[in-house]
Parts: sequence; structure tokens; C-alpha cells
Amino acid sequence: MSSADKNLNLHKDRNLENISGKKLAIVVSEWNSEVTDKLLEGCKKALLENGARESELIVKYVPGSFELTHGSNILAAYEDIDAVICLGCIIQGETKHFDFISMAVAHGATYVSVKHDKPVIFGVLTTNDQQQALERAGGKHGNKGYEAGITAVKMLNF
Ligand code: DLZ
Repeated sequence: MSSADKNLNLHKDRNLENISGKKLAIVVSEWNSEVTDKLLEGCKKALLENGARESELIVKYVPGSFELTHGSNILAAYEDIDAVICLGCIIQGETKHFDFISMAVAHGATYVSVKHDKPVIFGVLTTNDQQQALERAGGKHGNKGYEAGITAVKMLNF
């Protein structure tokens, strides 16, 4: 997800059907909000460019990335929600907290997706420091929130 030359933005060659009429929910972690706000901006841009209507986008906040699983599970349970996008930023600290949260959210998103049989997109940065995160939230490595939005569009086309 994180190298400069491997960027989903570059893979828009497929003819994607526009997602107008689809209802999407975005769950955003408040932890490292200087990064996750930018991921949200990028994500909304991708969805709006592909036919989503702003009024049909549901944006909900959870305290930290660990809570993305529960937040996405609640939203995915609504029959009229077609896809859920999780946005978060987990930055390596001095303890093992990083590993536990990262693994928990990755497994959580997979579980929620399979449980509700709908796309649950993992738009969570897992970086060594804040600099790396900012570079991937509208910086030199693009915006991974935008990529998460494109991933949702592609999965709604699946
Ligand atoms: C506690 C914690 C730490 C240390 N670091 C992060 C982080 O880098 N990114 C993030 O999204 N959340 C972090 N959290 C908060 C946890 O995700 C969670 O909110 C708390 O452990 C409470 O369940």
C-alpha cells in the first residue's frame, strides 16, 4: 500500500461503472487526526469523482483505529449501506501496541466484510513515524484515502 511506484491511483484504466445510487459509509479514526482528516478528504474525492453523491455519504468517527472494527460492523449491518470504508493511521511507538492494533483492525475489517457480505475497505496507514504517514495522506506518496475510495468503487463494480 505504501511505495511510490505501487499506487492504486495509477490503475484506473478499467472502465468502472459509476456508483451513483450506492450508499457508502466511511468510518474515520480520530487518533492522528491531522492524517486521517486528509485521508477522508482524499476518499471523498475519489467517491464523488465516480458518481457518489455527497448527501449519500455517511461519515462516522471512532476514537482510535482499534474501534474501526466495531464502527464498521454497526454500519455494515444496515441493509441499505453498500460498502464501508475504514480510515485510520497507526504510528509505531516504543511498545507493541502498534502490532496489536494493526493486526486487530486488519482482521476485523476482513471479518466484518465476510460477515455482512459487502466490501469493507482497509484504508489504514501503518507507518514508522508521522512523516511517513503525512507523505501518504496527500504528500509525495499520494493519498491512500483516495486509493481506499477507488478500491470501494472497484469492489462495488465486482
Ligand atoms: C492507544 C493508541 C496508540 C498508542 N496509538 C494509536 C495509533 O497510532 N493510531 C490509532 O488509530 N490509535 C492508537 N491508539 C488508540 C487505539 O486505537 C484505541 O482507540 C485504544 O486502545 C482504545 O481501545
